[in-house]
Amino acid sequence: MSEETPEVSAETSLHIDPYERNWMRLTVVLLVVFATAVTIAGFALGFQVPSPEERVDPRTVAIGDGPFADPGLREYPDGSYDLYIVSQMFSFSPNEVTVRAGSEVTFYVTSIDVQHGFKLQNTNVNMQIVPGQVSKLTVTFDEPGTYDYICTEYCGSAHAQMYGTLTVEK
Ligand SMILES: [Cu+2]
Repeated sequence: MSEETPEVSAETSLHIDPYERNWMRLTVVLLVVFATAVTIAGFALGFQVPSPEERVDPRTVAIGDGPFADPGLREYPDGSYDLYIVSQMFSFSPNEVTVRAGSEVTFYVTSIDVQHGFKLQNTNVNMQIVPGQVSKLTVTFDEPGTYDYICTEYCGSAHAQMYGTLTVEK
């Protein structure tokens, strides 16, 4: 007795429901859209993920002879700046900074007590400031103006008074 085994054609075995196929296509399209958005944000718009630059001891980082013992601006011959900021309840040091328009400023921010936040209004600078860590971001300021920086992490009773001002002058 020979029964014919039903032939399984390639088409039958690879059959995908059209409905499912459309969802798969949509998934691929979304992945491409997201990858494109991340690429544009990172390269064309200059978005950066704030990076933990280094580990420090919050008890000693603002004393001794490290840059945070004398926080503030360091200006370089090419016109760029490093800006060291110490956060603590309930202030930033320094809380007034002035730079020239068109200059590139690299922020180094740390905390000597609890967790704070550092947001520079009207820019995409927004970092978590964690004791024991230095958060770093680089920004170029093309537009003259006044930018307030504020603490965005509730850090105690006078949290709302924790702010400073960055002035970009011509
Ligand atoms: Cu704070």
